[in-house]
Amino acid sequence: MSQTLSQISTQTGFAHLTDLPCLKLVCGEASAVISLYGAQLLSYQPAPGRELLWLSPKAVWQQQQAIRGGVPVCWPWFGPAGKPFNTSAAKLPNHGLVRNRLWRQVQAKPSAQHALVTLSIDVDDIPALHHSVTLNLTLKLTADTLTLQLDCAEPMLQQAALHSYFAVPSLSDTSVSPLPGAYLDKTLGGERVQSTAPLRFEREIDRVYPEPAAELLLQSGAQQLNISQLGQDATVVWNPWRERSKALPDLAENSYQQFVCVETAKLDLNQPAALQLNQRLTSLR
Ligand code: TA6
Repeated sequence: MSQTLSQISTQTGFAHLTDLPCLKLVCGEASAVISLYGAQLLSYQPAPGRELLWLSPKAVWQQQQAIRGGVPVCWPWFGPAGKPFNTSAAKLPNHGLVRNRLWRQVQAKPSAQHALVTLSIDVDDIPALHHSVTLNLTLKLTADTLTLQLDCAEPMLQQAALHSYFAVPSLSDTSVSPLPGAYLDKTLGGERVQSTAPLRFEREIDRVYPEPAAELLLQSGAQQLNISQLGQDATVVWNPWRERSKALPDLAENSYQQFVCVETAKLDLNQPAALQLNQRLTSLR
């Protein structure tokens, strides 16, 4: 059996994001770049030049902004902070507290078969919680797949999402399947919609699909990506389309044509529980 060589190295800056502290993982032909700011995966190339993730050319990381693109980590709430996190109508950031903070590297292991990195963050300002909680993100790159695993051992009320922005060569020829027949439509204020019509990206899409499949196929033009999920109770699909994009200063006018978000999420807030959320990406073509 031939040996696959892996490497992990530090790098400063990625694309136009100057000074950003990052780690680069390489395994055989595959490579990935993750930022310590937000523990945000910024690039995944299963082969040189074949980028599967999308990063906004207008993304910024200075001034405490969350980076638009790659795989943002949403935690401990998803979307606007509602109950139990926000009981006093305070102004709390969308998608939680960890997208715009520096994480620390706790593990970096290159081996013959994979490159593995774990980043951690201690968060001591979760509203209504009076102690610090640790969140870990582990990234494992093999020659064929990339796996993101988000863990929090604390049994607490928590939501999380791996908010992946996937680059699509052709938005009008993009599909995600299989998706359940019922979803909550955030463009209709969270209304429950029952529909068997295939999802088309022809207007703003912001849908929460409860009871999602463990394996999804994202197809766009000739590109096919398998998305495997574990620990999720929802899959969120988002594309802002034209009008919504105008309200987002870190999106260029036509950028919405270049990505769809397919997000592995755990949204249930009924029971305090530890978190284990996993998204694995395998490029098929
Ligand atoms: O996951 C979809 C969503 O929650 C949308 O409602 C949209 O607002 C998007 O995420 C981006 O949020 P952000 O805070 O990154 O601008």
